[in-house]
Amino acid sequence: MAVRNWYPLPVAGSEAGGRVFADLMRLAEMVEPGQPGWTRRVFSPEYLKSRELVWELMGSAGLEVRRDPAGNLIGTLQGASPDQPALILGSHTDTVAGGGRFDGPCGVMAALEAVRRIGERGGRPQRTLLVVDFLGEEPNDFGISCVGSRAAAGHLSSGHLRLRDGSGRTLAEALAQMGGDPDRIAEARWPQGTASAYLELHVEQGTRLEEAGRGLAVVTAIAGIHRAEIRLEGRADHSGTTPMDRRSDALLAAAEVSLGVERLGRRGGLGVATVGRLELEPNSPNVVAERATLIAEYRSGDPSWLAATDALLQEEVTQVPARRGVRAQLAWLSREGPTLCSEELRSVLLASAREVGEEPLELASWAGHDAVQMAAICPVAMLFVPSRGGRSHCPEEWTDPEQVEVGTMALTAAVARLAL
Ligand code: HGY
Ligand code: MN
Ligand code: MN
Repeated sequence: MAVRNWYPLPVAGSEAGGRVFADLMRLAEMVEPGQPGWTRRVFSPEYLKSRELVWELMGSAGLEVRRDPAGNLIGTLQGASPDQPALILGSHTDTVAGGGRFDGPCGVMAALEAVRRIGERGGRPQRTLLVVDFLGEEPNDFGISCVGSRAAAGHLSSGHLRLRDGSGRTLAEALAQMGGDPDRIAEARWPQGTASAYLELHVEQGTRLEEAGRGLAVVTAIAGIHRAEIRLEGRADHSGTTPMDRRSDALLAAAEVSLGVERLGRRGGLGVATVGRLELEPNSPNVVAERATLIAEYRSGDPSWLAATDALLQEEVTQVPARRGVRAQLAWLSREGPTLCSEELRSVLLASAREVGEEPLELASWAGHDAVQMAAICPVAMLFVPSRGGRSHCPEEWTDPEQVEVGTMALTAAVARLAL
């Protein structure tokens, strides 16, 4: 594979080197008022507004921009051989509540910059290049993550579109409010063979690069994630007049289930388990909790660990409520198995990292990504850049401009290898 070291290696701070970071910081300003950190949740007005900026940045980079029925923003740089399957780059720009500025946007802006540099070098790449800002990668109030990439993979079902949030709004309605068209969701699916590969640059969201003093990692595999909603129905009672032995307290049952989930994560083997969301009704200080709804999630690179955890969680959700006179219901929200990154693409990313002077680590990802969904339609691979202190999903999330630039150069080198 002839590789011409044709592109200038801009250093961070130079016009080209500084563009990515400048774009990142511009996007970071578009946050939900009154929310901690750099919050820009999918379906929020600020997220909708931020898509205008992403659209503008894609357009000013010379891409033809469109929004697909799933609300994904897709920038296209036509190749000289349009009949060849396209190379897709992307990530997401929505955040978790209280999130940071880099989880997702770093990948979208680096992808945009890589294609911009390819375009600026003159001539056309052989392959058509697509830069995608996938809608709604983070879990949302409808209980599912990766909405846009799920649609691209043909995995966003009519059942998903009927899911409702706390206000009763359906996912279909929310998508329409984001400029999507749920009635045409099938058109968002990328037919097999239209994509040659999907590359995603992402912040590591862990400490392994920082501890190793490295600037880049090539991802080997992405952990599988199982998520379940558990509803616990007790009985609302007066907190003063109801004797302790006559209560059906949904909150205490939820507390026991949550500690049980922690035990599942700590039982050894290759996994982690979390309860990060708990809603109570009536949520009053002087009422024994009638209803508790929690979302449990667990992750592993080992499918058998995930399957075993499914069974243990179901046991937990049966035993605890029985002890507490509380009724329980478990509903699976999503169950994705581990995703292997393409060996061939990993070697392209390894060579590209070395081309820009980095000796990369090879790491598994415990975070989920749009690449998981894209793996259904083409080979995928990911590059990680460091996260300061390993922090992510919090305002402290940070990656240095120079580190973003090194990742962008490596991504550009990989695009050059795969598309020129
Ligand atoms: O949950 C995750 O791993 C990703 O940030 N959505
Ligand atoms: Mn995230
Ligand atoms: Mn992410």
